[in-house]
Amino acid sequence: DGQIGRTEKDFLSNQDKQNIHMYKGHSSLRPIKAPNGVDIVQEEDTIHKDHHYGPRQVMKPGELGNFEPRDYKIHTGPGEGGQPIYTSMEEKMAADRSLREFGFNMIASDKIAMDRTIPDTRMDECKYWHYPEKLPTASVIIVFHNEGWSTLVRTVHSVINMSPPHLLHEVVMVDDFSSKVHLKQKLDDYVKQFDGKVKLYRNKERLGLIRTRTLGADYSTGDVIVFLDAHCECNRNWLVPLLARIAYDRTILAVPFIDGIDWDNFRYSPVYQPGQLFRGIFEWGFLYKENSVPQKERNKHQYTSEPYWSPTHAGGLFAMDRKYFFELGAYDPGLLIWGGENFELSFKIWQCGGSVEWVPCSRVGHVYRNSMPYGFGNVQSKIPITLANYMRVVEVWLDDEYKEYFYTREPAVRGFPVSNITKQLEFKKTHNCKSFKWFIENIAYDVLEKFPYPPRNRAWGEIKQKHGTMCWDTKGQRAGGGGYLDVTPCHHLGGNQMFRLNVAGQMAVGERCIEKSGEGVTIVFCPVDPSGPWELADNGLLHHTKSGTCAEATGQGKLLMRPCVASKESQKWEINEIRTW
Ligand code: LR7
Ligand code: MN
Repeated sequence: DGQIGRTEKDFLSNQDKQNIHMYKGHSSLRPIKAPNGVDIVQEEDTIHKDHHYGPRQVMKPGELGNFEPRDYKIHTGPGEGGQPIYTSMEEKMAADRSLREFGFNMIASDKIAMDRTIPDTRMDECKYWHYPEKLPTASVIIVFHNEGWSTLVRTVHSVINMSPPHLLHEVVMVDDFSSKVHLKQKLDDYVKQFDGKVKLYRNKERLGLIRTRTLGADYSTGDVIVFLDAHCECNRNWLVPLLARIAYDRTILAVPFIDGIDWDNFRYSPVYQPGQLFRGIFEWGFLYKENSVPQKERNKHQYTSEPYWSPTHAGGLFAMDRKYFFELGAYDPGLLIWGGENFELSFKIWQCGGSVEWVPCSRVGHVYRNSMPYGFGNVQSKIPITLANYMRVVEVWLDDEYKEYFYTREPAVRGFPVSNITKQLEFKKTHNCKSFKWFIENIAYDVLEKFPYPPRNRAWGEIKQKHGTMCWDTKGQRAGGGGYLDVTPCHHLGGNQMFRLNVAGQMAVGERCIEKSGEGVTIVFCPVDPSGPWELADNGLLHHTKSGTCAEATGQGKLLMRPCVASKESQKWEINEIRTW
């Protein structure tokens, strides 16, 4: 319904791809998408520093500090060096089928070697870092549900190949109740070749990725747990910089830079331009965003390649002290299947004394799917599962004034009963965890720069004709596409017919805003300032004050901005709240 957190995948258009290379000169606040499909909410301020590495030497491949398998450079074949794969016309049908089944083009993936080489996307500086000799060992945990074969197996291979053997304690695979044949006996047999280094566990029911990860951590016996999605490729020396942070301070959650692997051609590309640093934030509906690292944080570091603080992270790929994970109560077991667990763990860590760091010298590629191929099993929920998860996180970790901002952004779930959070609140108390206000003001302060506190809603719900049965409808269009809103028969289900009008005159749908465009009405990226030109008068006229026009429904189902005429029935509207529970 356009409002489902990171299941809303707007993937790169060709224009967006060009924008990525343009964003230095880009001055508008229009979000740009990185190859990971995540909004970057601000252009990068480029900083050039002179780096003095001192007398240190570049380490040789294979040495700790620059680990890479010995024969890594001599591979040839399709996809080597992270090059894209060509899919022929004859293969197109099968490729499309695999796309629907797995979320990416398996015909392309199947052509690529399990141990293909990928480009070294690290900053040059990374080759000069020296890491401690003595480091904790890692259990790499890969949970999966109905994943494609070659992508899953390539993940395991890359972990084995790219990690120093003495630091890789084990690979723990946990099958979240998959039904695909290739994940049965064939996978059992595959795992055997690793002589116990790779362990395979299977759920007896669908638990979802969040609970399955906690189970994986339970099965693990290394000092550190490292979670990876089941479609990743680890880059040179990806593991050591993560472990080094945890060796330094066991309450650090260390996050690698996540490069992009294309879902169609499997091209491996660096997530940001060289020297650019981003970190994880969120808007008030808890859609995950990435923001240029604020100067205040940059100033703490001498080198661009140093790990830095981040309010949160995308969720899938990170390393953490195993015991610390359980001291924190692991993931909240009340979270269902998918979504919000990244915020739960990040808020818990920050507010209760730990920290989240992004580590530029650790690089792992992740295949961003073009769509989510799986459903959420038998879990019943009257509101979207991700929203139910966000609500738990909000009710546990946000202070009252901050909860209000979330419910302003997602008014339809206000009052929905969250499942029992007594234990979580108890934990917060006994561990003397700090307030969300402290977190926002001291750590996540850039959230406010990009997403100021939203004014209260004046009205929300469907925008319905006072004397008719038609409603405003976005038809699922995206911001910036230039398409117009129409009026369609009211379905009372919310979704594309769910709007919010705040007391400062901003009209929004989900995280996006509604604006007049020519004679019509369109979806735009919201300005930072959460105010706008809309006014709902008592007589039902919906004014666009800036242009002095009013919204009018035509007999042909169009929504037009016309001179205001108080006697016209086609200009009379009411905004009715919609709940699905
Ligand atoms: O029911 C399930 N059971 C599972 O075991 C659903 C999924 N899974 C597995 C799945 O096979 C995969 O290995 O869990 C892993 C993550 O699922 P994906 O790859 O379908 O999700 P995603 O990449 O869209 O999800 C991102 O958000 C999730 C929210 O819960 C998790 O945090 C994912 O780990 C996270 N992925 C990343 O952070 C990778 C990078 C970027 C993004 C976005
Ligand atoms: Mn994934």
